[in-house]
Parts: sequence; C-alpha cells; structure tokens
Amino acid sequence: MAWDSATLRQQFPILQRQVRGKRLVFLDSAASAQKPQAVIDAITHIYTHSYANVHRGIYSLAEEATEAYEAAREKLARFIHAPESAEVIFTRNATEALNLVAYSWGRTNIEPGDRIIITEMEHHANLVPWQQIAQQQRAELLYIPVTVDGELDQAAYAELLTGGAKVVALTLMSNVLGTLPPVREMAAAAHAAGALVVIDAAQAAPHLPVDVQALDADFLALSGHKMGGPAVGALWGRRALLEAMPPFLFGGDMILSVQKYSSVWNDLPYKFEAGTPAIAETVGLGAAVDFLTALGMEAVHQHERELVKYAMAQLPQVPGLRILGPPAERRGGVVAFTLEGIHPHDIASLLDEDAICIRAGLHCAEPLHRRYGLPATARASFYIYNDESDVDALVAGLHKVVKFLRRV
Ligand code: 7TS
Repeated sequence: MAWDSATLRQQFPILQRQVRGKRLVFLDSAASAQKPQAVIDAITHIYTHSYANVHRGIYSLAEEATEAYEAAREKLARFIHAPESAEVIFTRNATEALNLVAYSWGRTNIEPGDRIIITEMEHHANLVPWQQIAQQQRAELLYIPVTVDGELDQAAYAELLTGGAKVVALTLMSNVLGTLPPVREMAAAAHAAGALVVIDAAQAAPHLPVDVQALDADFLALSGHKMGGPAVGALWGRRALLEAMPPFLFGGDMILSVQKYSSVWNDLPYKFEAGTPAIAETVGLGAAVDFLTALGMEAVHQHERELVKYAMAQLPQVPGLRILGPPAERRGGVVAFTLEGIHPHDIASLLDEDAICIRAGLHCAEPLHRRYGLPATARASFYIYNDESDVDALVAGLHKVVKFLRRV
C-alpha cells in the first residue's frame, strides 16, 4: 500500500491548525515530533479513569495504573527487541538515559588511563557526559573523525581500536547530517577490542527498525517525545551490566529495604527508577509505540527515505544552498543546509512567516559544526506526516528568503 501522509496527518490534531492563516508545515520533528490523537487519548484516559501512583497501592485503581505503566515497558521492549522488559528503564529523556550509563557504569568501571571512544557527530547528550567522566576518572577521550561527506572515518576508527578501549559510544543516526553509521559492524569491532557499546538511538528509534540484539548493543538510549509520545525516555541495557551497576538516583521505589545506615536495592528495572515516574507520559509512550508498530518501522523508514531523496533533489534549485552530509540513500529524514551569505536564524525566522517550522543553530552538536567551520546550519527534518507538499513549501519559502535577503 502506498504511504498516505495526508490521511495520517488527520490523526495529528495540531497539524490541522493554521499559523497566521497558513497551513502549518512542520519540519522540526528531529527536535520533537507531534502527537497523534491515539497518544493524546491514552493520556486523557489514564487521568480520567485509572490514575494513581504505581507499584505502591493495594487498591484496584493503583493496580490499573501499574498495569498500564508496565504494559508500556513491555511494548517498548518488543519495539527494540529487548530480550526482556526488565532491562528497559524509563528515564526523563535520552539525555538522562545516557547520563545514567556514564555516571553509574562509567564511574564504577572507567579507570585512569582507560580510553573512551565517541564520534565527532555526537549530540551533546552523548558527548558531554563522556567528557565529564573522562575528566573525573582521568581517562582519555578519543573521537572518531567525520569525513567531508558526513560519514564516520572507518579507517581512523580501526586505528583507534588498536589502542584498546573501555567503551565506544555512538549515534545510530546523526541529528544534523542524517548519517546512518554502520553501527552493527562498528559494535562488532568494538567488542573484539574489548569495549562496551553505548548506542544513542534518540534519532533512529522514531524513524527506523531498532533491534538491540541484532546491533549487539550493550546499552541503548531513546527519547519518547521524538516518537510521537510524551516527554519520557528510556535506557535499555544488558541485564548482567545493569545488575552490576549502582543506582543512579536514590529514594523510594528503587529500594527493597532501608536500615538506618544501609539499604538493599530493588530488582531491575526498579533499581533505576527512583521516585514517582512520569506515569501518564509513559502510558502515552506505550500508545506511540502501538501507533508506530501498526505503521511498521520498515515502512516509516522507506517513506522518509523517499522524502529525503525528493528534498535533496529539489533543495539545490535554491541559489547558494549547500546540503551537509551523505547522499539520500545513506541517511535518515534529516537535511541540514546553509544558504550562502544568509544566517540560518534569518532563514528560520523568515520561513516562520509562512508557517514553515525548521530549526536553526548548532542543534546541540557544536564540535560537528566546528569540524565543518560553520557557525550554524538550518535543518529540516521529516516524519510520518510529512510529504512532498511540505518539501515544495520549504523550497518555495527558501526562494522567497533568497529574494528578500539578497536584495537588501
Ligand atoms: N541524541 C540525539 C542524537 C538527539 O538528536 C537528541 C535530541 C538527544 C540525544 C537528546 O534527546 P533529549 O530528548 O534528551 O533532549 N536532539 C534534538 C535536536 O536535534 N533538536 O532538538 C533536540
């Protein structure tokens, strides 16, 4: 069946509204995706019918809330092919999931002189925590360079691994270049060198099939709000690793028994979920997973591949436009670009007058921008509800930007 974005769009209430009397052209889903009615309904339903704190109450309302919350864990575990749902820990977002690994695993396992390998294309969420751990543990932080074409330099990676490493942390999809690094092969090489593999799937999980077992990951982080769900994230980790790690936060729910001077931690996954979690948001994430599963992640990926191909064919019509990153067939639905002589912030503000939403700036990837010598880029990102008409609107809007700003 052909992909039908127009029908799909009808399931997203916000996309029905207008901005300044114009149709909303939302091209910033890499920052956060819009929510389908099914997710909004799931949140309304739990607050209207089954809300209470989870894991504590003996009464039936609390049991219903707990069941809904735990069902979301089961759904997400299936979505990423986790061997068991107890290995899925809910967090605030991908940032917290990555910090959990860096602090809990990193501080107990990284020793002075150890090597931590990350990439030049990481989002700050998978960069700064490692920078901090490297400083605190007096370890060495090493970067896999990015090539001119926006790929990871595999020869340089192989060379780095010859020196050994404790951990390799890398993205499954760049939030700026759209690059899809060969993570499966890179994980195999990391394991052969004795390193653990931490995967940042914040951009990949909403857009393509993710299988932690096929990737042979050790940890994987994602963000629900980029998947059409609310602001909640998750960390998946191998049971043996999670069991050996100390808790990241301490308090209620993560504990089995508390004495005055010592405590016994709860089992997985609760050991890492201290305090009252984002109950309704997590249930909403379960609904988002159902929604994406019904569409089929292979189909989602295929749709975005076609859309990005179309965008990369159309955008160069705009005079002075330069696209960063690899060709369409090797990237996800993200296109970052520059327009000669025009600041990305001006591009974004002028497009906003036509109700076209794109992002401008460093996209939390400053070392990557520095590598290209760019102070900022403009970025359009696509999702299930976008189609060629959105790309056409963007191209028309950019023509207007060029006409307006190059004349003055
Ligand atoms: N990793 C990647 C690859 C990301 O793109 C982002 C967010 C994060 C981690 C952090 O996710 P969070 O949910 O914890 O914030 N990326 C973006 C972006 O590109 N524009 O806004 C947020």
